[in-house]
Amino acid sequence: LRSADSNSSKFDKDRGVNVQVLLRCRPLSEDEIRVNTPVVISCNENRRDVSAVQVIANKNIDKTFNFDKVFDSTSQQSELYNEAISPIVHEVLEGYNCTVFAYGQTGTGKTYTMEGGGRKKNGEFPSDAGVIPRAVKQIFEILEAQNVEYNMKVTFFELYNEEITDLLAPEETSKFVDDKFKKPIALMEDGKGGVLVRGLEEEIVCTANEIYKILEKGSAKRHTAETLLNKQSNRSHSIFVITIHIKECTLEGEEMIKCGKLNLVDLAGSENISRSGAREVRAREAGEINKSLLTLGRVINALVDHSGHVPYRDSKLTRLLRDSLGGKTKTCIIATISPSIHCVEETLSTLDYAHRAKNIKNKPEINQK
Ligand code: ADP
Ligand code: ZZD
Repeated sequence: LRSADSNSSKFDKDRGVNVQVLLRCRPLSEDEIRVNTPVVISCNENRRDVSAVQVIANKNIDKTFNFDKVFDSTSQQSELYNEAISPIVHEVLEGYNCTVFAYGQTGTGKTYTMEGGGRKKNGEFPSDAGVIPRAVKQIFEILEAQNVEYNMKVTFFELYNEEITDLLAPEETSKFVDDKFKKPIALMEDGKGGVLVRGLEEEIVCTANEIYKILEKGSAKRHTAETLLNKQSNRSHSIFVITIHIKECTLEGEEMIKCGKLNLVDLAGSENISRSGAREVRAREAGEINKSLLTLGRVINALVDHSGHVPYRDSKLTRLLRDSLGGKTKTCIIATISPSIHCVEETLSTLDYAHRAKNIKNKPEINQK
């Protein structure tokens, strides 16, 4: 007979919730259609798998990968949101911390998925709005329908070459206008397993419209920063965080505060991590190594291989995402790919990376006081 104790500790080790990994394939662009670009990807949404065909030495090599959900090139923004993200928003409102991040080669639809296209025309909600505006809309709809007191704040920032730019800071304090007025931005452990960015503007918001104004401000600022600092946008990680405190009364009349946090992350293009030695040396010489993306890969490998030391502290991104990778946050990765034959090598590397990440386990906990 095994003692209950040894049993539960054995259990504890295995217990946990896997990181959810979704795959989305974008459609061919009009240009790609015009030049008859061959498609090498087939998605089966029901079987939840994706196959890529590669021709090597006149032979067709077929590789198939399974995911938690698969969205083919006909999938609409509303479908992806309703099927994959809406349940996550409900969990945030129950008091969980949740993270959604988009991973993939530049041009495969990370920003389209996370932000979407289109400004609001005549006040209407755009049908191609992405995860961020839809999550904002849903959070307010749910909270308004419940009879609860709540407050909400958002931060929006960018990580480029290990430097943080606050996309919500007023112009005069932003780094690229005047260094002297720069607020010191620093990462700090929050004592609960997470990391805070100190010195960021936090906007308290009361309506969905206020958030849309903030998003507008943030994306305008991002464009200015890119132009002024000659940034390559595919090298930056963009992070939008919504924190919600909800006050509820229990049946016994006791007051209870639930706190949920939603991190929405649009990662730098995955082609920015060099995999071959020669390419890495060249990239390093050009100062182009994306330390954060490289470290993210190493953290994922260490977690899934259980190979001891997990190098969270080696980059800002992995410090920020520490609780999302093996911690108490619920995490969903959206891997994005192109159907084109010209991308097949990068696509296979994205599929492989995303498939490995399915093995990461987290131990979600509700934040309640
Ligand atoms: P990334 O952020 O990965 O670099 P983008 O989001 O900028 O890629 O997408 C590249 C282009 O493809 C954009 O013009 C975008 O509108 C289009 N696109 C991406 N995904 C889709 C999709 N699922 N449906 C329609 N168009 C898409
Ligand atoms: N993808 C667009 C922004 C861009 O790259 O500029 S779409 C959504 C999330 C975060 C920031 C911006 C947006 C976006 C938007 C577009 C134009 C002006 C402001 C904000 C958006 C899209 C649909 C609904 C709300 C906001």
